[in-house]
Amino acid sequence: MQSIKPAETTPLKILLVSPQGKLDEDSNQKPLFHMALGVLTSLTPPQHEIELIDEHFHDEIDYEGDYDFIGITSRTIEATRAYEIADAFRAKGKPVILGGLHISFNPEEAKQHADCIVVGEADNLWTTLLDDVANKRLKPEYNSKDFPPVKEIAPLDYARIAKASKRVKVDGTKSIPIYLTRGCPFNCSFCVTPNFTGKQYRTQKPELLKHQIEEAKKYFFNPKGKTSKPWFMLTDENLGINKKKLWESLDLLKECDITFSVFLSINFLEDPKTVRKLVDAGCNFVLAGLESIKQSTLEAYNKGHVNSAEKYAKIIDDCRKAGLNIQCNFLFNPALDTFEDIDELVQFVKKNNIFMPIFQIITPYPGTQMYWDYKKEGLITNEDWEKYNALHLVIKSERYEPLIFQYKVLKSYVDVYSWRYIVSRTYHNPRKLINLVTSIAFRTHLKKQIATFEQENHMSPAQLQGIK
Ligand code: B12
Ligand code: SF4
Repeated sequence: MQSIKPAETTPLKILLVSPQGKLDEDSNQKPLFHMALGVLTSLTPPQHEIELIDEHFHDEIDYEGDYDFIGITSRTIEATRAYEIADAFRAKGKPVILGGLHISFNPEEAKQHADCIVVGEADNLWTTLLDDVANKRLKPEYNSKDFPPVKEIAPLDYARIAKASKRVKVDGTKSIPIYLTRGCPFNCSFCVTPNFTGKQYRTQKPELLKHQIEEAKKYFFNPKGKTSKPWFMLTDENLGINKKKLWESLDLLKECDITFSVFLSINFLEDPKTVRKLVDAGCNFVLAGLESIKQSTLEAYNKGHVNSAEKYAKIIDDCRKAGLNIQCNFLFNPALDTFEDIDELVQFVKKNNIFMPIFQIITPYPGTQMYWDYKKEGLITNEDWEKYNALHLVIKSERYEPLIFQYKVLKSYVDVYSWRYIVSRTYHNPRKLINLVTSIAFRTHLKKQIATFEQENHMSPAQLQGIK
């Protein structure tokens, strides 16, 4: 863990920005702050002043601010906007530092918009970088490979984050981010994790958990709001990897009187004791990547050893009976999924009353094995990063026209949020209010998406033939 150095360098005024891609729609699942910026804020020596701007909450950027430097994080969907902000600050002579997943895998592209780029995890290089800024010797690039590896993840300093952030206290309808682990040892071909944080599965000291939750409640939770308990989003990539640690963490969370959501592989939920512990600790839902109901497709994604499609229905039903909702993520790939397969999946989602289903068109994000394979074979048709929101087809397809495929997925997505299935889902699942409220939010959002799609693409009846 990086220890915070005492005040020894000139105090800096730092702006840290979380940009919002133009096609990154507002969602009620967004956490109160971006984890990367929360981590950097927590690791910053106390003499420096930090301001956090989050465009997902429509915070305004002050391009005239007297900042010593501007740090911008970026995932692929936000890269274009990150560059736009960077260019605007640089035009005013302000130094910009770019970091995050997209930057780490596209360093040459990013360098054109920055005075300095950070490649990889910044935990163990951040204070060196700050010293270098203060001493006017900032380098054009800092790479985590040149620093000690991050072996343990540092706790978040919620007091410091609250001071830097523009967010006010919220009730349990908005999520406060927290994490206990980083990484996941699996190797799914569409996921960035194996090539970024995944190789080493890092944890936090369990005794730090309760203190962070108390602090987070103190600075971010308003108990007089609509809910009596705060909602924490555990942003761990896959919390279930170490069952002993998972159970230990769940026992601690149980004492904290909170609700929380978490990302877990579905196979970990085969174990009734894990499910019981999740429910008892206050888990309101688990997000699991089911990806496909065809085992051959899971094999093609190198996820066949993690997920067993034939077990999905039983696991979901057992969890439901135990009082746990599972939010399921599904991927659609024109090379692997025909329209008939998509229809079959829609039936599966309806029949099993899946909680808050998420449909995504397969997207080869830079940093994934899939990106490198597709790139080598010349299969990527679009590198407009704005379109990497998982609702656009950015790869070549022998089988379907890109627009037709996108439309089919969108139509199917809207279909699983039709009123009939919202009612059925709400009736059958535990925590009825969350089922109803989230379903209505998804429905409204998707209806808007499809209306825009139809308007922008003027689809002819011939093109629409065969799309239900
Ligand atoms: C939690 C999570 C979410 C949450 C919260 C997201 C949020 N805004 O915080 C939710 C559920 C909302 C979400 C949504 C989405 N997500 Co998500 N998510 C994650 C997950 C599991 C963990 C992210 C996290 O908290 N990491 C911990 C922080 C500390 O790590 P970090 O961001 O990498 O930061 C470190 C370094 O990168 C660096 N750094 C980062 N920024 C900066 C900036 C500066 C200046 C510096 C110096 C350093 C630096 O320092 C940090 C500390 O070491 C990751 C998996 C992963 N491997 O990252 C996927 C992941 C980031 N998500 C992904 C995707 C695709 C999405 C969606 C587009 C999905 C969709 N279609 O809706 C949306 C996009 C929403 C958005 N704008 O973020 C992809 C991104 C791929 C890519 N190349 O961009 C990932 C990698 C998963 C995957 N499929 O591989 N996500
Ligand atoms: S199990 Fe999840 S987090 Fe782990 S590599 Fe696969 S998709 Fe990524």
